[in-house]
Amino acid sequence: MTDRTDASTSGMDNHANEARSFAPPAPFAAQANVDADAYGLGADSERFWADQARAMLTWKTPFTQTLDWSQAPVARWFADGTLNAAHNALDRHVQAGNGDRVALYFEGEPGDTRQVTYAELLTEVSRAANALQSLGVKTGDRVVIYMPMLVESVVTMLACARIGAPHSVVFGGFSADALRSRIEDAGARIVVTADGGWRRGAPAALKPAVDEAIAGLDPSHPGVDHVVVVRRTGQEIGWTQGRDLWWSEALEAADTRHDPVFVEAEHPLFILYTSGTTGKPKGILHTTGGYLTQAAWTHWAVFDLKADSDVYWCTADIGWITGHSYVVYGPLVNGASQVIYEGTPDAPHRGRWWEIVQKYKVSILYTAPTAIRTCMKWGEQIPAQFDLGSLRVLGSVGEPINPEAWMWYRRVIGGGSTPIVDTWWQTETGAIMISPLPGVTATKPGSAQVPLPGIGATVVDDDAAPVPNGAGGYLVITKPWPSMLRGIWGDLQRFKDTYWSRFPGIYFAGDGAKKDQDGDIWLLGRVDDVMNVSGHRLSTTEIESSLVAHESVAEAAVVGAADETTGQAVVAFVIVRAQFAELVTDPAQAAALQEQLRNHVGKQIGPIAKPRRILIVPELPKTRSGKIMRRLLRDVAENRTVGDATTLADSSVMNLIARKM
Ligand code: 6R9
Repeated sequence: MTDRTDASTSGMDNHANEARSFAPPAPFAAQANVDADAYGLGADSERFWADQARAMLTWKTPFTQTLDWSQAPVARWFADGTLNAAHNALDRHVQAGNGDRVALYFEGEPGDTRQVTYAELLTEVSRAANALQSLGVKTGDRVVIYMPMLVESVVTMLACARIGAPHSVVFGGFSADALRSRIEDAGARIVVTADGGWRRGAPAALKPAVDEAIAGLDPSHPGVDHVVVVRRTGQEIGWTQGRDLWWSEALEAADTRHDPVFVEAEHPLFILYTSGTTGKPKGILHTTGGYLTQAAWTHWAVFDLKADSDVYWCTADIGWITGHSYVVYGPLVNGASQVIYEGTPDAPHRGRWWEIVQKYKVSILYTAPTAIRTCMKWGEQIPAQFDLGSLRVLGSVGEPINPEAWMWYRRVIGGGSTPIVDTWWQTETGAIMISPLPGVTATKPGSAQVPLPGIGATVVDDDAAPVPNGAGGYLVITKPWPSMLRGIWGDLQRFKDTYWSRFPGIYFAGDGAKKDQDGDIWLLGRVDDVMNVSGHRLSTTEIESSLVAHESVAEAAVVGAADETTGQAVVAFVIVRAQFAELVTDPAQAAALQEQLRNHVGKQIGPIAKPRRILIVPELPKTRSGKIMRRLLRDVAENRTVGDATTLADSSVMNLIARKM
């Protein structure tokens, strides 16, 4: 960022003009778990987190030390305490008399269902832990999990945690290659998988990718001793005698009781790989005590969880950090009842999610902006067919949510009154960092707003000085936090270089952000998505928001394409709403709409932000976690051969887009 005054005068005007704000309904505020006092308590962050660690978790050995920052940037939280994550998620609820409470309402894509109580989950996790140990898994060994969204997936994660064997979940949509490199990097010798899972009405195989990954392992890897396979789809799969075994047989043979292995607070709980922009994926390492403290507290505070009455549903897959912190650890440590769903939102029909909300009376829903925009595209008549009256808190995560989608979420899904929490965090942060508190904050459409109590986050300029209200810069975290990553697996130097070298001593998140006149934080996308046009800084998010605010646009992605004169030029890719699709098949009509959209952006943000080109496309390239791959769009916009598209959810999308050029 070269000229930070620019940020407040050009590219960010659209957000700056966003003046709507919604105070929590009084009855909601009156019953909320957390009130405004929490911010005062959070000012002494170490004491605050020590209090939460004691309140939210059961310790085998109580800790006496809170934070040891002497080996910064590797933090140690609650280091002399011992605990077990699965014990906190299961045993203590059963011991407290809540064994009959439903932990998981599983909804399979084909419509099969299963309810699992805390007592039943404890039994199954105990069996699985015994089974893994009988296969040779010891405390400290890494276990790779490559599964769809099944009860067994949650069970496997907790079984690993129970024996102190860090898990590394690899998203089921990743290729054999991606799986192989993660097995290698983690040094895992056991893989838990399924024959496949159901996706859009058809079985999607998983086991063949495991076979291929193992066959391709580097000779320096000691080899995978066992593959445990859940039978889900019943499809034909290859079988390696002696190595492969069925989950059901392994568990049947195992004892239903298992003594958890109590570990030190800093014992590794899991490694989760993030798809880095270049080179080898980063294995983000999380440990036990601090991670669980922040996952549990944020889940309770941000979603206002009432464990004995809420039905919670987070739509994330366990392959992502959101699935770790807000499907497995946060909710189960808090004793919540939650829905897990195997399939896609449009199988067998586009109302499936809303049907699930109605069926289970879901009261807290946590999902991603891309899903909300997809539902907008399908039309509000679909959710209107279902009773969504049970919903009382809505959450958003994964990317900036444009005000248009936020308003739609509130009005169509939230009945016009439900608080929305836009939660900013990362795989690296482990848990939510910046978010409104639903009973406290007057929410603004499109802004994550405030660091949570006990969290130090701000926006700084190139010299690490906090920017004044109204200005933009880089998002940083200024104080260590309990669920922070403890490193990149096997690469301490890369950890230091990536996050701690840009601004020595403070954590650089890689996101651009601005503070509005009230000091609230607006996330503006990754720093590498910030464009610079003729010396004016423009945010991709800003222009996308503006485009999506136009009646004809369902989704938009904006990139900065290299330009000889202006440095970068704005190129927009848009998907039009269904009722405009017919219109744009006529070239003259399409040209007229493109011109209209350019002017619309010019009017909303300023002439500098007018896209030089607008391409009307049928789809956008997205990763499997729903993030738009702007890198590929830049290739198209700059007339280059399209680069590596292997992490796309649907690899055919780029052909569709290239044909539009
Ligand atoms: C939890 C998760 C992290 C990146 C992060 C940022 C973007 C996530 C956001 C958001 C704006 C939000 N991001 N939440 N941007 N507003 N509420 O998504 O982790 O997959 O590691 O991605 O996602 O750019 O840096 P992860």
